[in-house]
Amino acid sequence: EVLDGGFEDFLARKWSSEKRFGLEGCEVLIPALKTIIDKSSAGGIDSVIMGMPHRGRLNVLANVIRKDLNQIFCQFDPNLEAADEGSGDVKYHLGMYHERINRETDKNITLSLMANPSHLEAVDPVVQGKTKAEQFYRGDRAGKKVMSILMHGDAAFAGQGVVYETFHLSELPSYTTHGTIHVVVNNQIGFTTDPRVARSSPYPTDVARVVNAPIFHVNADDPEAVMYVCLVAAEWRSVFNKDVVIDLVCYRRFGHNEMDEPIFTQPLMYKQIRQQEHVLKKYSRKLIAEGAVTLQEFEEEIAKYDKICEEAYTSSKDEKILHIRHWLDSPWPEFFTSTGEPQSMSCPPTGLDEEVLQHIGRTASSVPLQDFKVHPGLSRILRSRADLVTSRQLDWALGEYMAFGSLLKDGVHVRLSGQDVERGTFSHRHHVLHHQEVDKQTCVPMNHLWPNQAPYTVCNSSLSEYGVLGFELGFAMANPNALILWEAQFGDFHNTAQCIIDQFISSGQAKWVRNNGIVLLLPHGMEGMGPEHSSARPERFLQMSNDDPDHIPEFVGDFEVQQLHDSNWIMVNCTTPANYCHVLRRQILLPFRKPLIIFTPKSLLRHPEARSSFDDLTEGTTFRRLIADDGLANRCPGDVKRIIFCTGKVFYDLTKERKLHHMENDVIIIRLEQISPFPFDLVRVELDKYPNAELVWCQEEHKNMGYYDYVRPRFLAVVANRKPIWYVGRDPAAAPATGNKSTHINELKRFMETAFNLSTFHGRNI
Ligand SMILES: Cc1ncc(C[n+]2csc(CCOP(=O)(O)OP(=O)(O)O)c2C)c(N)n1
Ligand SMILES: *[C@@H]1O[C@H](CO)[C@@H](O)[C@H](O)[C@H]1NC(C)=O
Ligand SMILES: *[C@@H]1O[C@H](CO)[C@@H](O)[C@H](O)[C@H]1NC(C)=O
Ligand SMILES: *[C@@H]1O[C@H](CO)[C@@H](O)[C@H](O)[C@H]1NC(C)=O
Ligand SMILES: *[C@@H]1O[C@H](CO)[C@@H](O)[C@H](O)[C@H]1NC(C)=O
Ligand SMILES: *[C@@H]1O[C@H](CO)[C@@H](O)[C@H](O)[C@H]1NC(C)=O
Ligand SMILES: [Mg+2]
Repeated sequence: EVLDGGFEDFLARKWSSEKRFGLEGCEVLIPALKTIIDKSSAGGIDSVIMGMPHRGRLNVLANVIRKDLNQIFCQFDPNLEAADEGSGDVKYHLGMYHERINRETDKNITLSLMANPSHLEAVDPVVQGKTKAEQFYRGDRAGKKVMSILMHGDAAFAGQGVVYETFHLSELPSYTTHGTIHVVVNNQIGFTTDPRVARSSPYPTDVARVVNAPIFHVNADDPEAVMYVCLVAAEWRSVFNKDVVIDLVCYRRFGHNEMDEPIFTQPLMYKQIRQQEHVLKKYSRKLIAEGAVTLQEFEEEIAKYDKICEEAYTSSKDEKILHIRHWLDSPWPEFFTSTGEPQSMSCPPTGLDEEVLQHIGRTASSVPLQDFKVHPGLSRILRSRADLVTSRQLDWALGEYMAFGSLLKDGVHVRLSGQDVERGTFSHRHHVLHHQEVDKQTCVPMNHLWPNQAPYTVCNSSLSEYGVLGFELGFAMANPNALILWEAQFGDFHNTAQCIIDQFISSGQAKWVRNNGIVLLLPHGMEGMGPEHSSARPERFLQMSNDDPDHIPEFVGDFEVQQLHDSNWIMVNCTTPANYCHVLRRQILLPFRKPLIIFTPKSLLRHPEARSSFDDLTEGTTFRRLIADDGLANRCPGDVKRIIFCTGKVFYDLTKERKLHHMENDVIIIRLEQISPFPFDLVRVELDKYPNAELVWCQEEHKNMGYYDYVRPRFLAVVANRKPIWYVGRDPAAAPATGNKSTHINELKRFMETAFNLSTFHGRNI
């Protein structure tokens, strides 16, 4: 193959056997992006956030974002050691952040390319969320300063549903980024698959018609037409602030990657492609014929670029270590030290001043606006909230209020997004009050707490999980000092967003060295509602936790904080509103950010025993990773026969049952509130207290679900395999819950009996 100079050619010459997903056949993408950026910069944009797939990514990094070439080249060196924590990622996935002068406009512009997984289009909502956040924190209400550009492949754009979800966010008030420019590299093939069998619409871009976005189909071999279209698109975006699509109709000169032979599957197409003259040659011939440039000038330009590449190549040989940290799409310079470490390894106390609690409590139970008519039913709810506050008590909704309100007071932005979160799926939250006589008149009491408080955003999302969770994840990337929460309507539904959870949330830091503090609220609990609406699948999250099941970490210093620091994420299931409040506050007070998964209650929202006193939240109190049993049995701990460890709502069933059997002296019930990372240190203390007791893990989920597989080896590690840990709970099953209410009740009854039958396991071996 005759190669004709330029970046891709250079890579091909130096690393002929490396995958790079070259841009050959759509080289025009580079000047196209530059044109869009120049025009947007002239229109006032000073920050562009981009998302793109594999095709041409290195080229975009080098020639649009202008990442140092030697930084790109040294990534091709397999022997280079990474200087940073984490397992890293392949070179065409890393992100990038770069501030530079725009030569056209002489203005500074920040360009960032988001890191992304292989999963095509998954990054789309993430880019949108990050863009929205930057707009929000800069007060750019109309998208005049910050914008996003999304690039797509033709097959992925048509095939991936998340594209559609992302388009449907584009005009929603709390999700709009005021216009995205989409650029599709339409090479008329996806790996080995023809458009004829890859989509049912005439154009790959037809999905954009759902929002009536203008779509420009343009011949990528006609650079002037492409530049013209890019100018129009950028102008459209800046005038109308709506999405616009550029369909670059092109071809893919080689295989899917450089190792791939396309002629096996597309013989006729590739015969044609081989006869295509390189666009650079075609266009330069035209320019030379027109007298716009001379042949000599053209050849000098080619040689000049080649020299730049050669020099960078030579200096890349001197790089001794690879700094993944140089590839951050969202640096948080004030949050970390200059080497990227947390500022400290401790967490300030999360307790709150009595006066703050009272003040938030009063606001939460009032209507801060004059002449604002709320529904009488809601007035009743607010009154009973006020009664709780007077008696210094908290229910779940108030616990949440205390967490959000106190963070807002400290200048931390709080954003809660998800389906119907404003009221709350279970009608317990009521963060937005609706005027009963004036349409669209609403009041958000949380925004009336203090004059200098940070803003509170609460927004009902579209009926999407994948798109919306991705969006909130992106939002959380912009600013470490913000609490960003996504709530699933029921925990079950998180699995339509599984890709965001697997590819970004659980592994993002390991791959891309970037913390993220997003919080997932997943309503969970076996309450007889059938196979769906029961389980948020805690076992899936636990299986992806990176703490070693067989090894108890030795830490000098603060065990809790060290362990959190080394974890990929945190999983809690709080049984009290106070603990829920503490864990949300801890999330922001920690000197680093980790995703937090909270299994949240449904019936417990109103459970009279699932209340806390203000005393559990005042100064000096903290999040309790484990709640010990301080009942009767502690008088003679040596006589305790059984310790039941559990987590979540089943605790209330267990205490009720124990009372029934009058077994307060024999059985201890301990709650794990933080399940992962496993509180080895606290569990050990408890086990040492009751040397003669047998150990039981009790859960309401089926045996192959829930927490059992996760906690079992960890308990055994604590007791050094000297004792078994017995299982009490539902039998293994295929579906997470039965659809038969009476079966549900019988199951519960049966395992409650087992939990308090002291002869069940007695004397049995493991
Ligand atoms: C969600 C997802 N499914 C499958 C793949 C595997 N895959 C990688 S590239 C590709 C073809 C992409 O075609 P297109 O979107 O047209 O981009 P092109 O490579 O042609 O630029 C496929 C199927 C993937 N990366 N992500
Ligand atoms: C661009 O930013 C740099 C520092 O980041 C600053 O020194 C320079 O003055 C800025 N230039 C313009 C034109 O704003
Ligand atoms: C959001 O959803 C809640 C239900 O949780 C509903 O009461 C409220 O009216 C919705 N708000 C808007 C602005 O649609
Ligand atoms: C915790 O998990 C249990 C199931 O073990 C579930 O019923 C409960 O709703 C979860 N959350 C809380 C806050 O208890
Ligand atoms: C539900 O289960 C009970 C016993 O657990 C059984 O008698 C009943 O027939 C079941 N109902 C249905 C509809 O399956
Ligand atoms: C307790 O367990 C033993 C052993 O499994 C069993 O024989 C006995 O019937 C159980 N007792 C009750 C009250 O269920
Ligand atoms: Mg394609």
